[in-house]
Amino acid sequence: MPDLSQFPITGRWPAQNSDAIQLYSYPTPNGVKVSIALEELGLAYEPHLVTLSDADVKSPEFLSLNPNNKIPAIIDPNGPDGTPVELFESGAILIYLAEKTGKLMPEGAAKYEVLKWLMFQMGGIGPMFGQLGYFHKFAGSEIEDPRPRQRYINEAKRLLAVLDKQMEGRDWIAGDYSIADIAILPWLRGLEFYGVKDVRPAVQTGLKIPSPAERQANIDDMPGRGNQTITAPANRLSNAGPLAG
Ligand SMILES: N[C@@H](CCC(=O)N[C@@H](CS)C(=O)NCC(=O)O)C(=O)O
Repeated sequence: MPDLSQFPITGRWPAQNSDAIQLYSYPTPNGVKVSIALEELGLAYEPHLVTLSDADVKSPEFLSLNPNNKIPAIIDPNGPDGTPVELFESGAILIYLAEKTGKLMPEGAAKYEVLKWLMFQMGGIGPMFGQLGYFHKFAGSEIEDPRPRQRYINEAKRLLAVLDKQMEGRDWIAGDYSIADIAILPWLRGLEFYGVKDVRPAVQTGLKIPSPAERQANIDDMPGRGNQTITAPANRLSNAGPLAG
């Protein structure tokens, strides 16, 4: 059994099974990317709930793992060189897990298609939707200047249009089901929270069909298996609410 006591974070969030990947996370879009990938890959992992409060993410123990004070982060006790590996940034974690298992990311030229769309999420959808959420939902009424909110609405709409175009005639964003889909999905599902108030009725209804039991059966048949890989096509969500313009 690897000894994880060298990692200060284990003092605050102790490892029960030090042979399993230690996941420090919270169920936000960035957080669930990693838990979805771990579930899809069937890797043994131990989740630790790290809230977004300063008491957690800015604690010395958490900062020792991620100096950028953000979830998600992991420790893999069984890293590539036989020693533990620490990782933060959800995109880096997804690439690491895909390379560790040889799954959810192809080899050769197709790998770079996946990486392109993964980076599109990491550099575009994530930060822009995050800012939209801040200006539209959290700080909206306190900031009188309409320009920041409008800027992020425009940018979110533009990004969704890019996604729509890429998804034309495809089931997955880049070739087969991959870490790029896993990275994008939680942000599309989170659109309502991140500013889309008036989702089109057909979308509201469609997101609930099939019923959970039937949906689970469908998902089990999907490439890559999975229990949380529900698709939310961008081309339906992009016409919704304040993003519709
Ligand atoms: N680029 C980072 C972003 C992570 C991120 O923004 N995490 C947020 C929650 S979704 C967080 O931990 N916020 C706490 C804080 O900023 O204090 C990633 O993809 O891992």
